[in-house]
Order: sequence, then structure tokens, then C-alpha cells
Amino acid sequence: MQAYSKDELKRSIEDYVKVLYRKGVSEASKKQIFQAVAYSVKDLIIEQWMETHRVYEEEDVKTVYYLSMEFLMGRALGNNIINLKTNKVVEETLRELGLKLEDVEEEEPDPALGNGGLGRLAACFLESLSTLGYPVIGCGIRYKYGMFEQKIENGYQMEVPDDWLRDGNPFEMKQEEAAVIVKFGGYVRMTKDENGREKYIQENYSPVRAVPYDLPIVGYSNHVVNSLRIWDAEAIDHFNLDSFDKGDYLKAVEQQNLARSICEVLYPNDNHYAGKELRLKQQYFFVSASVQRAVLKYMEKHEDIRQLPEKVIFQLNDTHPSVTVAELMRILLDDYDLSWDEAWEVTTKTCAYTNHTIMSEALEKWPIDLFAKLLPRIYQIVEEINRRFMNLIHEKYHCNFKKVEKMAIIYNGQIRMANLAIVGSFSVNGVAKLHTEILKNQQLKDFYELTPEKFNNKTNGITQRRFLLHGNPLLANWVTSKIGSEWITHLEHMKKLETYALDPICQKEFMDIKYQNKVRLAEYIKQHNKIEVDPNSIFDVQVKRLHEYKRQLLNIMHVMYLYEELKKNPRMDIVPRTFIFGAKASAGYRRAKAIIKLINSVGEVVNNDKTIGGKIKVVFIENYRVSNAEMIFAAADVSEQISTASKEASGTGNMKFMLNGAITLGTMDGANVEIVEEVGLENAFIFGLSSDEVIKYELEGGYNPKDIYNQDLGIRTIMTHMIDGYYAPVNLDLFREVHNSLLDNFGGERADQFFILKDFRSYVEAQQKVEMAYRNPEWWAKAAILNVANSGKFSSDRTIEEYVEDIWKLEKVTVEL
Ligand code: 26Q
Repeated sequence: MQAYSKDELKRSIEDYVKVLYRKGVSEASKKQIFQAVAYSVKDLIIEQWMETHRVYEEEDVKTVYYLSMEFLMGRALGNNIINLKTNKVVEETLRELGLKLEDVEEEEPDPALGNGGLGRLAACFLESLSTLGYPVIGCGIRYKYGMFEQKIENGYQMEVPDDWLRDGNPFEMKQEEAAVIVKFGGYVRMTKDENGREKYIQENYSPVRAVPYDLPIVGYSNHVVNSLRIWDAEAIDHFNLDSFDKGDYLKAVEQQNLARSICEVLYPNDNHYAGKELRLKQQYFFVSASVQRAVLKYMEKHEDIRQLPEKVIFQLNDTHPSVTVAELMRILLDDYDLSWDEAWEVTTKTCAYTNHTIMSEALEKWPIDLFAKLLPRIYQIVEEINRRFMNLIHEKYHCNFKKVEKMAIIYNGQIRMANLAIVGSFSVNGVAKLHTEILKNQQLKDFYELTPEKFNNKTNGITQRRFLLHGNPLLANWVTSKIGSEWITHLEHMKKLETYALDPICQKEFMDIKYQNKVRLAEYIKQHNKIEVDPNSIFDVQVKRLHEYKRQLLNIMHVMYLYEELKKNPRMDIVPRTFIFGAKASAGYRRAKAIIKLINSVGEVVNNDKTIGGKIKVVFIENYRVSNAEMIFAAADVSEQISTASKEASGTGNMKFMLNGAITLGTMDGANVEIVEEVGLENAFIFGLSSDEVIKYELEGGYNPKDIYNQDLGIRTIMTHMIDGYYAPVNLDLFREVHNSLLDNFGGERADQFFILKDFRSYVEAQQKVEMAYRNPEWWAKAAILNVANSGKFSSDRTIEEYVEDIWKLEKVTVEL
């Protein structure tokens, strides 16, 4: 079937409710209706999925395997029906059944198999690849528990497990026949084959069965459906063994525990490395399964494994899947008997690596003993890669020890995964212009000098299908009414909106839509936070993971500062503001959690102070995630992108805000630089140190925040209020660590390492400009529309076309039904 009529869909929903739950539609719960609708939609998808695969087989396409520990997909139903262009039929059918599509969508658990930017980027890329008609398989892990659900209790973050599979996932398909075995531990024995060639055999290992579940990735209106393949771990079925003595029994239980633990939970660290053994197990588990499958699939149709790079690309999403380099070498050497040089040639033509961070605490390093014990054969191969690479460096740089120190893959008892990824790949890319320049000139300078041809930039992007068409239907329809619907697949067409930016009627229409979206968010806030916010106030929004470098602390300190000004002068004439925060802190990140508590404590005081007449409000949105993000972007006036310059590789939230007509208040960091390039400096509020200035201070060992502290009464006052009980009457020590981190060097960490005090006055000034600008509605509407109009560059469709052109070299397919 190609599409449903309303009657057919109705019948299908009724059938599914009956078959699954033994109920009629009127008796079914909303959750059950969701399941029935989802299964009905899946039936449509299946046809296109099969046909896409048939075309791929027939045309023997080159495929990119996008290897990522994270895919932050968000809900599927709404986007699937939009991309199938069947949303109108579904909406009307449900209405006739007395249901609202929106409410049914709300019943879907939000699949959160990712932390933040990196995971969401992977999801946008898959959607764009399908929409553009390129073959991809996303390869990841089917975590039983995804990103934790955040509850705020008494201002503190609490973590609740995210049991997203509890009711089953209607869109997934288990692929038993594609299962493979992944081997952990044991030892490696060397023998010789009949030709006297050395053979390496891993023995006495613990096997785990990797079983894939495929999820459909539906392209927009083109019948292309790619797959996200997430691997689950199962124990080998020991009960089928003939000999079941005591030894086997213990082994069976051990292996069951190993299998159970691997896919149990997503590590909730964002931009922070933690060297946990289980994390390495996860990495090797999904990499080995994915690479084995890719090679098997290739060999079904081809004779010569040495031609693999003609049909297969492994794109490594950060260093998390870096073991790909060694795993592919292992398969080529041990299973296909290639020589080292042949195997290395294939590997380095097949692997490509994307770097997402310059934060040194995010660099992955594994202790040799842990690594070698878990992956004995892989370790041997990494050692040999390193040995040969070090020979090359010694030769080229005449034993320059500095070079060895910086470039070695194995150094100081550790394996450096970034170095492994760089040496094993033919492409190394950063995720925004500035970021790539910093990689080339600072962080990866030595590698850039050795192999400049590997380095390239791919500025990130986002999919407009989810973040405008689905998330902001009012604005999407308005845009279409002005310039037609080409923007849905060609975002550069947004440029045509520019001519409307100066038209007073269009300005009014645009601001009306923004207002309605703010009402929608205000209702959500009323319901979830029990706080009344005024949709006429400026919605000033910072939503992203909580991290010191992202400087939520700077934002809340500005709120504390404004509050102080208002207390001094309650009649002060300011435009009412609603400061909206949303952020999860990694469960073990103490200081980040203290900042969440500080935001909530400030909110508690400010929101309940009658003397300031509700002029400022602070809202902390609990459990920020993809599903509520869509609504938040739609309602934002100001987009806070205030990271310490040089620290945010790109950012993608900044692009989502821009697309929805919010104006950026930010530093010259990451993709902010390119946003300003597109929209013009006059249509953004830029402040703070430049990345060059930050890097210069860092090379000099930092700056002295006490000089600022001593001279600036405003700063001193708000900082004192962090520790004098003003916001924490019960416990004066709550925010002492945060306070002290801004003033004192501590344990190798520089005072105010993220330059909050240094940038504070500049930020306050920029905020005053925001306020002035908002008082001029024509200016604001014009600037906001110009932001939408100039967002074209930031479609992930553009990003993907660049990956295809420069790195992947894929052919487009067309799928006809
Ligand atoms: C590493 C080791 C052990 C456990 C966890 C991790 C880990 C997990 C996630 C390390 C880093 C991450 C995530 C990084 C991330 O999201 N980076 C962001 O990537 C975005 C997409 O390119 C950029 O826009 C952001 O600037 C960047 O911060």
C-alpha cells in the first residue's frame, strides 16, 4: 500500500487495537491508540523500506556506515507521517475518532539514546541522508535505558531511569538472521598455517551474541527508507550444549551477566571522558558487530575484499568508535589473510573521523592493561599500528622527541583514541569553521603538518523537517504561504523571506505567530512549573546540557545582577523578561548540579518577590529533551549561545533557534561565527573575548579574576549573595564551591577557567542592547525574520551534501513505488 484513505486508516487502527488489546477504539487507552496508529504507519513504511533495499541491491550501492555510540532520535511518529506526507489523513482520521494527533504523539516515549549535540547530529544526518536519497546504515547500541529522566526536587536534579522500551517499540524490527558473535577477553595464540604464515587465534574468550534491531529512517516525500541498526547483546544459548557440567554452568551465568550488562545503559556524560571498562565493552561490542556485518554483506556480492573502499565507508562519530580501525584490520588480517600493507591500505581508505570537541577532559584514553585484557588481539594490532607509525615519525622528524610525545598512539601507559582515529582515517573533519581552524593550528597541529590533505571542515546542520515543519507548524505554514514550500527540501530558499522582513503587515503576522508559540510554552510552564509567565515578556532561553564551559552560570549571574538593580530601584523601567533554562547535568558532575540548584534557588526568590512586580521570572524546565525542545525553540525571542570562545566546537541549538526566528545573544564561538556571517552582525548580539584572546590567556596561564572582583561592586555583591544565605538560607555552603571556583586556583584548575568574570560586563552590556532593541518592535520583527531568512546554510541537507562530495562519494538513488 502506498497511502491510506481515511477509511483504510480507520480500519487499520481498529484492527490493531483489536488484535493487540482485545478492545474497540472507544475503550482503548491513549497509549494503546498510539501503538495502533504507529503499527498502521509502519505498514506504509515497510513497502518503501523493502523497495529501497531492493534498489540498493540492484544498483550495488556504496553505503556509509555511520558509527555512533549515540542517536538522539526523538519521537518518530510525528516525523514519519510528515515525511510520508500522510499527516493530514492521520490528523483527520483521528479527529473523526474523537482524538487529537498531538495527544497521540505525546504518548510515544521520546527515544533518548544520546546525551546532546553529538547524538542529535547523528539523528539529523540520518534524516537528511534519507531525504537526499543516499544509502546509509546508522550503527549504534540498543540501550535498555537511555538518557535519564530528570526530576527537579526542591531545586535539585534527581535522575530517574528511562525505561523507554517498557511498552515495546512499534517501529523496530529484530533481525535474528543478521546476528554475529563478538569476542571478549581470553588470550591470543600464535600458530603457523600450511604456508608457514603466522596466524593469531583468540582462545578461551567470552562470546556475546550481537543481535540487531532496525528502525526505519523515512526520507521526505521520496520513498527512501534507510535503517538505524541498533545492536542488542544476548548470551550464547548454553542450554543447547551437550555437556552441561558444573564448569559450563558457571561460565554460562557469567556470560549471561556480561551480555546483560553491555547494553544496559547510556553513559550520561557529555563532553567528559570517564575510563570505565563497561564503556569500552560497549564500544567494541557495537563496532565489532557493525564491521563484521558490513564485511559479510560486502562479500555476498563481491570477490575481492581489497576493493572494500569502493562500496563501504565507516564514518566515526568522534573517537567513541575508534576501535573500528583495529577491528577492520583484524578481520582483514585474520579472516581474509591480507598482508599488513594490504590491510592497512583498505582500512585507511575506508575509515573517516569526525572530531566534536577540543575540551581536553573529553579526550579518550584507555589504560593499556584494561584494554589489552579485554581486547587482546585488538591490542596487538594497535601496538603494531603504533610501532609502524612511530618508525615513520622517527624517520621524518629525526627522532624529535616532542613529536613522538604528542603523536604517539600509545603513550604513558595509555592508548589515545583520537590519535588512533586520525592515523587510521583518510579524512579528519571538524564541525564548524572556527573549530576546524583550532584543530589545525592548535590541538592537532602536528597531525595537520604531517597530513594536511586529511583535514577538512563540515559545519554542522539541523533538519528543518523536525525543527520547523514539525516543531513550529504556525511559522512553517506562514513561510510556505509567503515563499512556497521548496524550503522543506532546499532551505536556501528561505532567503526569499528577506523581502518580507521590512513589510509591517508581515512583521505583525510573524510576531503574532511568535506570540502564539509563547502562549503554548507559557501553558506548558504553568502546567509543569506552576509559574505564571507573561507571553508579552521577552523569552530569553538557554537550553543545552549543563557544562561549565557553556556558562549557564554567567546567565544566572546576570539575572542576579538585574534583580539587585530592581531591588535598589523597584520602579526601574525594564522590559519584562522570562529567563528560561533547561539542562541536564551528568549524574556525577557535582559543580554542574550545584549550578542547577543555584538557578532554581534564584528563581524561587525572584519569582516570589512581590516588590519587583513580576518584571523578571526564572523558569527551569524539567527534563529538557528533543520533544519539548521543539516547542521551546518555537517560542524563543533570545537564543543564549554564551560559551567561552574556543570551547563549543559548533553548537546546533543555535541553528534551531535561528530557524525559528530567535535572535542570537552569543560569543564568537563555534558556528555562532557562521550564523553572524550569514545574518549580519547587526542582527545578533555579540559580546565577550574572542577565541584568540582566550587561547592567549590560556597559554599565559590564565588571568586574575580577583582584579575584576576587587574593582567591581556589582560583581562582588552578587557573588557575596552566593554564600551569605540570600538564595540559600538553610545552607550557606551550597554554592561555596561555585563561588570559590571563580576566584581561587584549586588543585591544578585555574580560577575562573571559563572567563565568566572577564566577560561579565560585556555580557551585561549586550543584554542591555537586547532590551533596547526589543523596545523597537519593528526592528525586532525585522531582525527575527532576517534570522529565519538567512538560516539556509544550517540545514543538515547542506552538511550531508558536503560529506558526500568531499568524503563519502556516494551516488543518489531514486525509489519509485
Ligand atoms: C566519552 C567517554 C566516556 C563516556 C562518555 C563520553 C562522551 C559522550 C558524549 C564524550 C562526549 C560526548 C558528546 C560530545 C558532544 O555532544 N559534542 C558536541 O557535538 C556537537 C555536534 O558536533 C557540537 O555541536 C557541540 O559543540 C559539541 O559539544
